[in-house]
Amino acid sequence: MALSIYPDDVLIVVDVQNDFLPRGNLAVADGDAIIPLINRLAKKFTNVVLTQDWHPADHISFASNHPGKAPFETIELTYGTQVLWPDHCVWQTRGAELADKLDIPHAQLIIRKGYDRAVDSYSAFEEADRLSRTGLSSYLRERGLSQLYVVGLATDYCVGWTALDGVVGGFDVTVIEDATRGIDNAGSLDRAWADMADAGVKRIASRQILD
Ligand code: VGL
Ligand code: ZN
Repeated sequence: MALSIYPDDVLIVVDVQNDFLPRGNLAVADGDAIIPLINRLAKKFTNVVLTQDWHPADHISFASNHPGKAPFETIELTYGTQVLWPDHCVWQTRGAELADKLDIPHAQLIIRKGYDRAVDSYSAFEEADRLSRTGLSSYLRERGLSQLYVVGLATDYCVGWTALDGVVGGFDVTVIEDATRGIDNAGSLDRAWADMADAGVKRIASRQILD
């Protein structure tokens, strides 16, 4: 029996942007493979929200802004440990644009995040300092949307953190596993799934919705 999608359900499509696709600056393996699936899933939802990683060129998460540091090393910042990334999703560049093949004309909101040079933001709800809010939870509440389905890139960073913060915010959260792909550095993918399971994030396959 297919899982039904209701009018108060919302699909959150995380960071399906050129830089996270093959040949992008922070390519996620097979990141493009999920796009046709996300397009099909989106047709089942009345409500779709997109997120967009959106950094200034001098962003604190870029290894290039820390002399002597290489991508995937970490540094300690006031808000905690920060993984350093290759420059990616620099605002107004081609890499930051949503993937051309994403076909969701009825998407209602694009939440940009990571625009403060001093704070990274994996979660669509709040930045890594755990202080600055994006406004997404107020938006969802005002629209009466309580059941969140999360897909996109990357499973172990922006998808995972968004799902976890969704639960903290009192939402019912499901990740559609085969409509995500992970970066998986230093065990981050297994850790993300374990954290999500502990928090009560549900994990399903797309066929449960599409069959
Ligand atoms: C992401 C690393 C840095 C993501 C964004 O979308 O998962 N990962 N910025
Ligand atoms: Zn980023």
